[in-house]
Amino acid sequence: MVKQEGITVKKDENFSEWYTQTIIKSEMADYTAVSGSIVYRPKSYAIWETIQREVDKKLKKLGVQNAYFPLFIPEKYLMKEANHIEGFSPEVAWVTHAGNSKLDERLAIRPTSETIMYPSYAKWIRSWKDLPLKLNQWNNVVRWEFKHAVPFLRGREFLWNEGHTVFAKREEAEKEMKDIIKLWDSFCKDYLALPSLVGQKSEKEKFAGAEYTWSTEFMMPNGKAIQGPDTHFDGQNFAKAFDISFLDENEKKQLPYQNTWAISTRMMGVMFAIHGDDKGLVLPPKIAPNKVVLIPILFTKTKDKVMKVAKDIEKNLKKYDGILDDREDYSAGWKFNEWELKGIPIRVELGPKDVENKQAVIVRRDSGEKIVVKLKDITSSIDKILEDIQTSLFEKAKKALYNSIEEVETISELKKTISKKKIGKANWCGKIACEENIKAKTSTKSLNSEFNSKGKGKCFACEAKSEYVTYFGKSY
Ligand code: 87F
Repeated sequence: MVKQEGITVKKDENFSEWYTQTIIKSEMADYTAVSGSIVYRPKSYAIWETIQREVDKKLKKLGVQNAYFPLFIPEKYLMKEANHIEGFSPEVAWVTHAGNSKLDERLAIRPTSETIMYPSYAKWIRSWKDLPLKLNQWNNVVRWEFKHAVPFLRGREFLWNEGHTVFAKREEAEKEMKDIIKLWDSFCKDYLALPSLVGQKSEKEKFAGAEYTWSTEFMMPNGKAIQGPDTHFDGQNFAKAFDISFLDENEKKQLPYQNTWAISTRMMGVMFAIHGDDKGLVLPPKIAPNKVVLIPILFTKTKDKVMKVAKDIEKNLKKYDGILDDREDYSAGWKFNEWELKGIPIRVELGPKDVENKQAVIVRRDSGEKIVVKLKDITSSIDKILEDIQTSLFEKAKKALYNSIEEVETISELKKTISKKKIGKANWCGKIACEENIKAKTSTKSLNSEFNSKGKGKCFACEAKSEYVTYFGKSY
């Protein structure tokens, strides 16, 4: 019998070690010979497929179509909107050779696809009748990160979607910004059980190619914030750089307005980190590939009787992609630990006494609570408990997020808040120079600013008038 050890550190004593052990031992991901590039093993890839499927359905309701553009970007295309590439260029990986012969023009491996997509957009968009154009692609991107890689959270290659939409009118593009940020926020809530701070990025932290950027920001258990899915209003910046124009109803040449938006495999890491506990992963039922595991308690004398009932129950567990773990060379206790480590939301235990009493014991992964149910009620109980686990996980994460926010009125208060591994909320001017000063003094960045709040009085960090209510924190 192969003995696999459980997690050997506590989540709140050594978060980063806990995180890596949990991801690796639960078989979600593994390292490879390529530094900063992980394998998404079947268990995490199945989650990614659900994310893709559910997000894709919602995008299609917004009229978005999928397409696929090349992985390679000619250098002169990449450099067309110099503004947006500035600052990113050290992260671009290049193909320079084919075999031993040097290419005439080197090709970038896409870090994002604006510059390979928009020459096609310029060709396809002629008239107002060609708009809106709403394309999305599910693909991989490469960014040669130099910061320490963390599985799912930061690496050199990751999977994402990138939406690139074009509208005749500014208002239409801005309306879509709202639809997309709502989609991101509700998807993270409903499926991943993750609450976020939703708001606008600062001038310093927005995408350089955008007029403005909206983001979702999540709070990790180690007190660092991490950015989730986002959406950028690029105005006419790329239309100008890539010559995208159309004739309006009056045959007048106009420049269109563009948005881009993305969700990536990073969100799986955020979800593992936030919901997991000392025993390992805790997966929200709506995203868990297998929602239930049934473990018959087998003794020589009663084995046949118990297995017969277990097989009957198994038929009812199909809709949960339930697993019947009837391996005989592992003890029940060992199996409990394994499935707990892997985060299966519900364990059903069935022993000889249970069979006699026509019942089973349901054990919740999130709380450890044991619930005895009659066999005839098993699926209705499971349905209810799964729903309850989903909401409890969200509520718990929401409490953690809001408990970690403190209002701050000075830079020294922000420092104090940060030293407690929390996020500061402040009235802020929004200026780039002020943010640089805050960063130098506290090593924090602005996360985002609330949509519906206006800063009161003076900026917490300088003498200027405050404009925004902004969150500041250490971040990934
Ligand atoms: C790294 C290298 C080169 C981010 C990069 O977020 C370029 C870039 O443009 C780069 N890292 N970005 C910003 C991407 C902006 C935008 N693109 C479409 C999105 C959503 C999807």
